[in-house]
Amino acid sequence: MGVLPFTDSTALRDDARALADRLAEDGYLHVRGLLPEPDVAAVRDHVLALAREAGWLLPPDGAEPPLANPRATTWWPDPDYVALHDRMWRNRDLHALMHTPALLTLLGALFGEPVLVHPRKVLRVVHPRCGTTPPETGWHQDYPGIQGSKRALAVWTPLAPVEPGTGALTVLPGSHRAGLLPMRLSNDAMVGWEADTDTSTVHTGHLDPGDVIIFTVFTVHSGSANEGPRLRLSVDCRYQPVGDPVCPGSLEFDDGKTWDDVYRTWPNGGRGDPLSYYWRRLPLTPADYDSSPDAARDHEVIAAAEAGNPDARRALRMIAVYGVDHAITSRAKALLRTLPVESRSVPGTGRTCC
Ligand SMILES: O=C(O)CCC(=O)C(=O)O
Repeated sequence: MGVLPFTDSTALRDDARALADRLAEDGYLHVRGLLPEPDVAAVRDHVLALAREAGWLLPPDGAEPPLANPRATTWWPDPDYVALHDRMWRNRDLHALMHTPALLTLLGALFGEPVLVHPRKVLRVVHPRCGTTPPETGWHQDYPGIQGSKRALAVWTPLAPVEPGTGALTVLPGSHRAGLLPMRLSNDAMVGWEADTDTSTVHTGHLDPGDVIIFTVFTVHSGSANEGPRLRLSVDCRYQPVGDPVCPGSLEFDDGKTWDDVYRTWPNGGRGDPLSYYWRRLPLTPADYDSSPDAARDHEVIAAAEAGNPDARRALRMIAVYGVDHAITSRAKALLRTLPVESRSVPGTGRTCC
């Protein structure tokens, strides 16, 4: 695998035409220092304060950012992880960060149209990798999970410095030009599926707080393993031209949570806040989410598992935990008890996990 540094587009920051050309060519842009460091620090401090309260960090010893407590490693769907992550995520500063004027100006120039910021920002708090942690995202495109606008862009930004060995984002340059790619079963991907494509040349590198990676919804990308001693902290968010179709799942929750619950924790309960319910004041074009590819993949997992294919294990586990179709979920649970266990190597550690 050829690992090359990100192509730095910082110097093109004010040249919309050059940025658009680079994005069309590479499928991503790396712009340094676009988000104000103090704003990033406010979010990081909030996340780390809650992490400390939960015992996820070692006692302070001067290390900055602080070291993770290896005995506290946890992840979805552990209810304690889910509850703490939710408290971290609700933070108003986190949401405001992804509305930074300089970022919206750049995206508006790329779209040539007013920008819709998807309200469902994503906070990633990843403990250092160990034998029990799940794999990283694996190679994927965002479009199948988001749908709606084909022109949407993702912005990924670290809350603390990050390297390829500590969880930096990794992209496949130019991969967006192939359009929507087929998927293959993979125990090395968090959801059990990966884009079926050539991964021989990847771009990644050191990223500092304030730096952003902007990429299209067809650009193949992956989180990389956090083999460092700290929590890997990042935020990502999707943006699109306001006139393009958008699926409700990019705007509203599907897990019982409400935006009122979120705003209750904001100053003045979010009343009069330009960041609360801002999308409901926009003339949006709703799009239906097509769930038939998800259902087809679930059936493919079951068929692969019934045929004894160990590559189906991770995807089977995801159906068992998160599946919505009771019959498929029960079948997945039964198959998990019989499928041969495939061990997965943990890169760089010489250890294996299942
Ligand atoms: O941060 C990561 O590990 C993966 C990010 C990602 O997949 C995304 O932003 O779409």
